[in-house]
Amino acid sequence: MGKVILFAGVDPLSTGESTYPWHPLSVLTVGTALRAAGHEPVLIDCQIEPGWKARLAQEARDALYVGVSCMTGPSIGNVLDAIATVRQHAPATPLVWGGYHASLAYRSILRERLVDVVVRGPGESAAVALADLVATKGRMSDPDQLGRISNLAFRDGRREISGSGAVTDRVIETAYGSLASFLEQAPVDYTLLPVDRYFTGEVRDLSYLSSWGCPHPCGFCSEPKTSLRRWKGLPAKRVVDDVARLWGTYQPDQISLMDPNFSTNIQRVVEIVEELEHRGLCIQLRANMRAKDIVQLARYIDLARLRDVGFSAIFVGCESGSDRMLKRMTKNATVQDTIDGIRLLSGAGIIQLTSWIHDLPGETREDSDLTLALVSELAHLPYNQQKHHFFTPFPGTDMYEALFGSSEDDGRSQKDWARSDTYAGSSIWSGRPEFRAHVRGELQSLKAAHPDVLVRSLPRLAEPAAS
Ligand code: B12
Repeated sequence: MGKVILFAGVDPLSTGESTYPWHPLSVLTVGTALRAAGHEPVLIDCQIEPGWKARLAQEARDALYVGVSCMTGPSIGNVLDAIATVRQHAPATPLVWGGYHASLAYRSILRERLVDVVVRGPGESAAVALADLVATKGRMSDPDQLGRISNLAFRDGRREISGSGAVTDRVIETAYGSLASFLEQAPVDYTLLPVDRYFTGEVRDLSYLSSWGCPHPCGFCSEPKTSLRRWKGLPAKRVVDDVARLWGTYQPDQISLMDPNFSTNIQRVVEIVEELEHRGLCIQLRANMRAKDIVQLARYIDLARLRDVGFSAIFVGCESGSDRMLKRMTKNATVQDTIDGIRLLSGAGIIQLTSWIHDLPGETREDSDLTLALVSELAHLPYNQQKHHFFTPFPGTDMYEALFGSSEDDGRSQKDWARSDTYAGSSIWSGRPEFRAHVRGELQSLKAAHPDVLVRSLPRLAEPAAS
């Protein structure tokens, strides 16, 4: 048994992506499992701790290991700083990298020799097994011992010739358990974090997760490769127990459900609404749903009931107004689904936080015009809000592989991936500058006509050249 440091690197405040910090469910979930197993997790989140480097340097010295977490994008820079801090001040302490980015870019991370071990996908069991290993054996370097733990990738000390002919470190992957032991797990232990420090004068927002994974194959999304298109959800009663407890304990203004796709099981959504009604609760909830699911849900219940139990805003990934593009990105949905779903939410008085991707590979001006016409039309609906992104390829996704081939051996560095932002541009994919300039111009006009609809500043034009 011993201390494990978990560093949360995602910092949407520093990038301007958010005006308030978000609770890092990644390290909270892993920390919950470590504490339940008798270890002592210490969470350090750079969003709320300006002096995090000094604390990390201090705490890392007597830790079993330091675990770092981030997603692809600017927060990789924080994780690289955290790794450098540990290497400098606690060189004997093993380093473990988990989370979305590491799960997909683990080969390049290991070949850069940044950490000892990468945890791929759901990390609770692996985090505990690694802590047990160091606590009992005193190290994290024996390939035989590591090989018995699921969801890992590590170097075994041998070299091999890669697909491109270069000699590289051999990377071993252990069995992949894609489903978290989500249903058996105790509720997330929020006392691991100073929850109130995430609340601002603007909003007291609390993050919560009610399901894991997503069955859909969307080509731009990281989820199919991490969840392997499987899905598990907590039962409705447990979800209502959890949110009711969090609502009472922390008194947030809203609880944001961070599920990859909250509406995967429509029946569960109905049961959650019924359970909230049964208990006479109205809890301000935000969740994401697919437009097609919303249409289906409306066949079972009047969406006014969804609103009345507190669902005030639903995030909908609409992506494009062109069926050709939706098909190309294997979205498994049509533009008509989007229109129907958004109208139903609007009619029920629920905010529709819609998300759009522009300058997709293969997108023509005609496709783009369809999207721009659709967003202009939807902007007239009550409670419509929009977030606009420029397409950015993320590691391991089908669309990345269609553009660059397999990401396994592409030589990208973590510094490259740190410049992968759907708002600020990507050093890997700069897209078509003229195409983006046109879209941006149209969105500027839309923003002028509907200032409250575009909830975030427009995506910047990507200036970096493709590497
Ligand atoms: C919440 C969220 C955010 C929040 C983050 C808040 C925070 N403090 O973490 C905000 C809004 C800031 C955000 C921003 C972005 N996000 Co985001 N986000 C999500 C969301 C909705 C939920 C993530 C979550 O909390 N999941 C629940 C936790 C429990 O899961 P988890 O993090 O995977 O953790 C598990 C394992 O990974 C592992 N693990 C994680 N960390 C560690 C560490 C160790 C040591 C170990 C052992 C294990 C481990 O164990 C955990 C438990 O099983 C997902 C949506 C989705 N899934 O569809 C997208 C998602 C993660 N985001 C995504 C993207 C693309 C982004 C942006 C890059 C978008 C952009 N603008 O360009 C930015 C990057 C921000 C930055 N500064 O770098 C992609 C991920 C792509 C990728 N390859 O990383 C996702 C999957 C959306 C998608 N469908 O594509 N995001």
